[in-house]
Amino acid sequence: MFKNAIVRIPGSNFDAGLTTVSLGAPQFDQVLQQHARYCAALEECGLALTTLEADLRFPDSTFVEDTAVITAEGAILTNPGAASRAGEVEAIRPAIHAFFPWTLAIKAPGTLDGGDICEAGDHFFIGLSHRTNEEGARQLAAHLAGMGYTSSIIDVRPMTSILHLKSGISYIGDNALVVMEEMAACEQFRGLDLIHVSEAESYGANCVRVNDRVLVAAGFPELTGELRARGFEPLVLDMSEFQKMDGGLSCLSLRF
Ligand code: CIR
Repeated sequence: MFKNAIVRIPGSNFDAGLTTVSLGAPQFDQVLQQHARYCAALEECGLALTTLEADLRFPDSTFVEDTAVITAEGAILTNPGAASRAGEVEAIRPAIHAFFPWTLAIKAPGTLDGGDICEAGDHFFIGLSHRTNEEGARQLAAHLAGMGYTSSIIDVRPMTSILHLKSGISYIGDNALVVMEEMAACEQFRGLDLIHVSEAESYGANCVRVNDRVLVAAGFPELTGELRARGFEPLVLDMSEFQKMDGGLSCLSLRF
């Protein structure tokens, strides 16, 4: 069960952040509305929110997930792979230290974005991406091993349609992994109960189990229906403006 989440309000320069997609510019009033609805959804799931102010130094800083990996055993601060985002860790450090006085860290030359890390019970999948390098993955695996977790590496660099590992997969508990079609054949997912996401609904693969609910992006009826059919309770949220900046549901919070 999660009790807390850290979120950061998007800044008015949100549209100056990094993106690889061509879906147009985000509309700031809608960005704020969608973010407010997301925060309310986390509260509906029973979480107490720490809401950080917008930080105009870092246009991508609302995507707080990339700054830390938080497990039941402790927090690991990351070293984000995009130069424009590196300072986000110092900015969020006090908020994380309020809950975790002692933190581990990924250090240069290692780089790692939290979006590349998928917890699946006592095992973690670590994505190698254009943000997370081998050295970052190695350091994280060592920290996780020290906490009693196993991990394995999945190279997502050849997959041009996703930014991070978790853009393509989400572990939603009960041994179930939501997985985009392009990754469904991955050996490492053997033994998991795979919930396939069709290519047309690919963006929906980034969903988030929060206590009794699963947050799912709006517009993906196949996936939402499948989750319902399996007894999960989807909480559907409009994410259009975050999708324009390569962001998904998991990126907008640190949950613990
Ligand atoms: C970036 O490119 O870093 C941001 N525009 C999006 C980050 C999304 N984060 C995530 O998937 N964990």
